[in-house]
Amino acid sequence: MSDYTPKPEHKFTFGLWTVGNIGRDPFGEPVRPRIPPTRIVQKLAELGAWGVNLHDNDLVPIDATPAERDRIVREFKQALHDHNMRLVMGTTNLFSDPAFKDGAFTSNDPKVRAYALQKSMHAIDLAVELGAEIYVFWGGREGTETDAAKDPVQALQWYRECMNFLIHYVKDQGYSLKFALEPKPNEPRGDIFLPTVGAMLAFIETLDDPSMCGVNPEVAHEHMAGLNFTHAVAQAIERNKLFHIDLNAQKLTRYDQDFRFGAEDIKGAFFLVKLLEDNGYNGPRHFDAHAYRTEDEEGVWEFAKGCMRTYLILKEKAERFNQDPEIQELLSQIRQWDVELQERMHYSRENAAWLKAHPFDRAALGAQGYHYEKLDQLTMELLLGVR
Ligand code: GCO
Ligand code: MN
Ligand code: MN
Repeated sequence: MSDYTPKPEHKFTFGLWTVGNIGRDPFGEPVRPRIPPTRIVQKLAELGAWGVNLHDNDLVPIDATPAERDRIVREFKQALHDHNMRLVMGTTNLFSDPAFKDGAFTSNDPKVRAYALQKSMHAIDLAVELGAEIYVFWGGREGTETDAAKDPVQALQWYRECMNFLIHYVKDQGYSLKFALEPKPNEPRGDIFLPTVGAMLAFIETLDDPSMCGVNPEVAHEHMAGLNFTHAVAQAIERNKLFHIDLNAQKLTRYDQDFRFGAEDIKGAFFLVKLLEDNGYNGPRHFDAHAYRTEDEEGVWEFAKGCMRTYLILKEKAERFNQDPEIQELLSQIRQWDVELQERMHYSRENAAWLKAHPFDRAALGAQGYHYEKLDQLTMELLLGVR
């Protein structure tokens, strides 16, 4: 029996807002009391997590006085120190306050955009003071309900201007901070700009320093758009742009359900973990999810344990997949290598001429079977625990 005990080396993290979620939803009041951030740090350390993440206002209330801020930050630092924990990622809450109801960096009101920059700079200072090296931007309110309201071309330009401002701010301060931009298709806005990982990757290349910026993809967000999350993450990995990841589970295309990692779509979760592990992803594994609204605090910690345990079980399954003789034999038949042909697919005039003249047996190509039914069934049996 394998050991599925989470350890700091696994780099599991939780946001204060995830285990701290009080179960408010659009239809109902909170069902759990707020857990103080210092207690969250202590409990997560006990459970084997590596670190925590926060929005500025998860820790410091938006209307705190400077003295209150200093006391809260001091106590939080002490808790991190006492429990050998760290702040891995920081982010700005640019969505809760009514001032942001039309967005932050893309609000039609320049005062709101400027205030969003001010708030982000303070939040970046806070995150850096607490030791974070990754800074997430989730544009929750950057969107519209009606396209009568906003010029979407102009909105993207404002978005870029603000991101560039903060890139230069970070450099100017001498901070060593990377930005991870998180796409989401909708909710809380009717539509959110830069809705998918692909859109975000394209936007990043237009920023003043693309090398400082990567993506923070979230399982639920791509699934809301009906997309294959593993493919989205693969595209980010292939460009060295996976700076952070938000793990959770989602029934396809619904609202952002934020279920415990692996609670839905086990096969999807398996291929995601396999992708991360096979490609040596070395960043944090952040669970941006929360316990079912039915749970009390005990249920919250069961939820947190479940996220990490499922990840480790799937990681072990991925190792077994990679070592399973039958699966590997089948894969080596399926993924044939042909060195000469591969070479011919690099463009040169000679190769173009060679390919144009090459006699391919089209009927034979069409007639062959790829054995994916067998491969998928073997995968399922491995996941279901019978092999
Ligand atoms: C959501 C988002 C957020 C962000 C968080 C960090 O759908 O609410 O996933 O949880 O990840 O604000 O930026
Ligand atoms: Mn998220
Ligand atoms: Mn989300």
